[in-house]
This record gives sequence, structure tokens and C-alpha cells, in this order.
Amino acid sequence: MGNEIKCDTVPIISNTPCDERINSLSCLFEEEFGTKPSFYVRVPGRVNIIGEHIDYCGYPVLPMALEQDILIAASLIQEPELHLRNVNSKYKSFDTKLTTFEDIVITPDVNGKPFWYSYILCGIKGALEYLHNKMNKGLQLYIDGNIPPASGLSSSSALVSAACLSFLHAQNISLSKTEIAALCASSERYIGTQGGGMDQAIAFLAEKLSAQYITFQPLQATSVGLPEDAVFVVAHSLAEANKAATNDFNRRVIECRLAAQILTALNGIPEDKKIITLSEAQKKIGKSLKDMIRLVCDNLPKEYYSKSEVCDILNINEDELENLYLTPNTKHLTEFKLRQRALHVYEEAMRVEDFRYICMNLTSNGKTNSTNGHDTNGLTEYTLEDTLSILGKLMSGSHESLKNLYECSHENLDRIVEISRELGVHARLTGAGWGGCVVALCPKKILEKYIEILKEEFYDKHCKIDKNNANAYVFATAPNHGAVVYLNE
Ligand code: ADP
Ligand code: NG1
Ligand code: MG
Repeated sequence: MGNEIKCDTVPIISNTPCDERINSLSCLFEEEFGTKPSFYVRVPGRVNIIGEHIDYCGYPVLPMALEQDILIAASLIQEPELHLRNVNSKYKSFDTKLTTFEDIVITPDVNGKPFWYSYILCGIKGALEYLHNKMNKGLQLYIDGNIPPASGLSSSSALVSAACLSFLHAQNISLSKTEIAALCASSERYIGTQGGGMDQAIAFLAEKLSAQYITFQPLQATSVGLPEDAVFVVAHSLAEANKAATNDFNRRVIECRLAAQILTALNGIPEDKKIITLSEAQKKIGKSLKDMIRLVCDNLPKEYYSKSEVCDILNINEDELENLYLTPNTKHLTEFKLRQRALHVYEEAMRVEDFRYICMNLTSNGKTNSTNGHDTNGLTEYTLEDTLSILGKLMSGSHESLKNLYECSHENLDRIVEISRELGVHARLTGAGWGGCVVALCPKKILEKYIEILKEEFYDKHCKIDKNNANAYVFATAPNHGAVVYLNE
């Protein structure tokens, strides 16, 4: 590898690694565009270890970057145009002129699903907006991705981020990692989902060998060491879920918004129609996470809240409710689950703090230090148990909550979690859910056996996939580094 320059910005490495994937992408690029790529951009996918569906509520999360990535080969052209090719033939070529960010209109296909290239357009639209439409060069991009798509491993954000980074690099602009992560998070919202920024943050701020504790406002990442006697295993449920193709994701976002608005309204906070998150509600009310959980149970006792009930509590009419708090794809909803969603968020935020606390205090023998100074939410009861078992229980708790309170699991995910539990391995769905992947905390000493049993019991017996062909669906992973640019000099 060449020399890295500027640590705070995305590393620009002055020579491209010589590997088979880059070589074959380079050949395809040259065949298609008649020139060599001038640079490559690599942005990893991620697995979120714990802290699901809480980034958009303002709470910290704990992801790590994967080895799987989106790799883009790029060259500059004089014309203000964009030419997109993909190694995978199911993603059809796309060419367009580039004028202003306002002219980039992102529309779905006839079934309401985004086109693959819309994720690229999101990244470029965001970058053009940031540059106030100043653009010197057009781009030719050839994309090679190996992150399982629509599977909760953040293929979408890797694609948006890789496009935004390519475009900014082509215009000679280099932002700090946190700036570009925040820009990519807002750019991806052009696809229609109101995500929180975890995926783009880890894409840029990831570091090899440690997970990252990511806080929002301000966006910051702190390295968190993981237990050495365990391995994180990712297992695909074989169900895909594109988050922008349905309103499941945004429905949860707006239910959290409404819960936050109601909690503040019922707790004497002066009326303010600005959207607030559940973490802002906590700050305004001035209570601990534990107290917020009690408050949710007291203030939001009902199973469902109708539109008119929400309006009555917030002292607004239905038009105001739609305009202030709902998204285009949730405007028609008539009922909202508020207690369940808010309970998940506050409890999951506590689980993240506990998980991080245990990891920060790992000693060389795999046990944790004393719990001095940390409100352990009852964890002291478990100090004699194995660290892995405490961490595992937090992960299992997260899954149960996502399944029962957040209702974003899938029968295949539950099946994998169940098979894991029978072997004493704790696992949870990772990413947004409704399909996608499970992440499991597997003691190193049973890793082979665990993967073998998943292949037999889930892939072979349950999904009728020969266990010898299941390698692509279940793999052990370790924290990888974040986005880089390679110059092809
Ligand atoms: P994820 O959980 O992977 O982020 P999303 O539903 O957010 O799932 O986005 C998945 C979509 O991203 C896919 O349906 C596809 O349109 C796009 N995508 C992912 N990987 C690639 C790729 N390698 N090439 C082209 N498009 C991709
Ligand atoms: P995935 O499943 O990778 O698309 C989504 C959101 C995250 C976060 C998780 C749930 C986007 C781009 N990503 O991830 O911000 O909310 O779900 O924890 O919206
Ligand atoms: Mg995504």
C-alpha cells in the first residue's frame, strides 16, 4: 500500500492494491470506456452489533465495518455527464446529463421500488447541492459490489457514500470524515427513507480491529474493543427487504416522532411544533432512560393511537399532523403504535450503554472490571457470569424487543435466532430487519460447530439449500477499516 495522507479526511492512497477484483474491474472499465480508471473508491458495508432503530432517535449505536464493500472504478470526463455500469448484469447501465442538483429527480419503478442507480444519484445530488452546483467534470463509473443487497448490511449506504465520495474526489474536494458521513446521510434520504446516519457514519469512521460507538449531535466515533474469545458471525435469512420499497421503515420513524412529541406535551414542556427525537424528549423532560421507560408506560398506555387522538393530545388538526410530522408514504396511516416503539428505543439505548460499558472494561482474562461509576442497569447481578453471556443476553434482549415491540423481524430471522439459542449462542437481527441478516456472538471454541449446525438446520433443512453451497450466506467477520480512495497512478 502507498502512503496515506490527511488522517481526518478519507485516506487517499497513492497506489492501487494489486488484487484480482481490482484487476478485473479495471479490464471491464477499459473495455467499456476505452480508458483506464483514474481512481477507485472503496466503501464497506457494516454489521450493527447492537443499537437497532435508535440512530434516528438520536441514540448511540455500535456497528463495525465488514470486509464486503462497494468498489467503484472511476474516470473523469470533460462533459457534465454521468455514465454508470455495473459488474452484475441485473443492474442495467444508466447514462444521464448532469446539470443542477434540483434537476436530479429520484423516482421509483412502477412497483414503487428504487432503481439501483437511484442510490448513486442520491450521492451525486447531495454532493452537487453541497457544492452549490459547481461542477468541473463529469464521471464514468463502473461498480462492483459484494455486500448482500437489501439484507441489513448497508449495501445502500455504501453505494450512496461511494458515489458521493467519487463525485467529490472528481471535483477535487476533500471533506472531513464526519462531514462527508453527515452529507451522505442526508443525501440518502432522497431515496425516501428517513434513516438516522449510522450506516454512513461507520462507512467513513470505521477502524480495523474495533467496533465504533457512534454518537450523533455531534457525530463522533469512539473505538470499542471486542472480546477476544468470541467471533461475530453473520447469517443471512434468505429473505430480502428493500427499505425504500415499503413504508415499514418510515412508519417506525414517524411513530417514534409522534411518541416524542406526545411525551413532551404530557410532561409540561411548552408547546413546540418542531420535530423532536425521543432522545431530545428525554433531554427536555430531564429524566434517566430508566425513568423514561416508566413514563412511556404511564403516558402511552394504549395499544394503538388514532390520528384524531394524536391530534387532540398535540392540539393540532389532521392537516398539521400530516404536514408537520408524517412523510409522503405515511400520510395515509390512521393508527400508530407509540408505547411499543418508544419502549424499544429507550430500552435498546440502555442495552447499547451496557454493552459498551462491558466492552470498555474487558480485561485480558475476558472478565469485566468492577462496575464502579457506571449505572449498570442491574448488571451488577451478573458480575460472576461470563462476560460473553452478559453481552449475549443484551443481544438476545435486543432481538426479542425488535420482534415483539418493534415488529421488524421475519420468521427466518427468528428461526436462526432459535437454532442459535439451542446451541447457547446469542443472536439478533441486524440492520433494519423484515428480512436480511442475523449477527451472532459465538464463542471461538464452538465457531466451526456453530456454522456447521446453521448450515444443516437452517440452510439445508429449512431452506433446502445444500449445506455445501451455504458458505456465501454464513460467515465469521472482524472489524474492517472505513472508506478509501486509491489513485491509479
Ligand atoms: P441494505 O440493507 O442492503 O442497505 P436497502 O434496502 O437499503 O438494503 O438497499 C438495497 C438496494 O441497494 C438494492 O435493492 C439495490 O437497489 C441497491 N444495491 C445494493 N448493492 C448494489 C450493487 N452492488 N449494485 C447496484 N445496486 C446495489
Ligand atoms: P439498513 O437495514 O442497512 O438499510 C437502516 C437505516 C439505519 C438504521 C437501521 C436500523 C438507512 C440508510 N439505514 O439500515 O439508519 O436506522 O436501519 O437500525 O436508512
Ligand atoms: Mg440500506
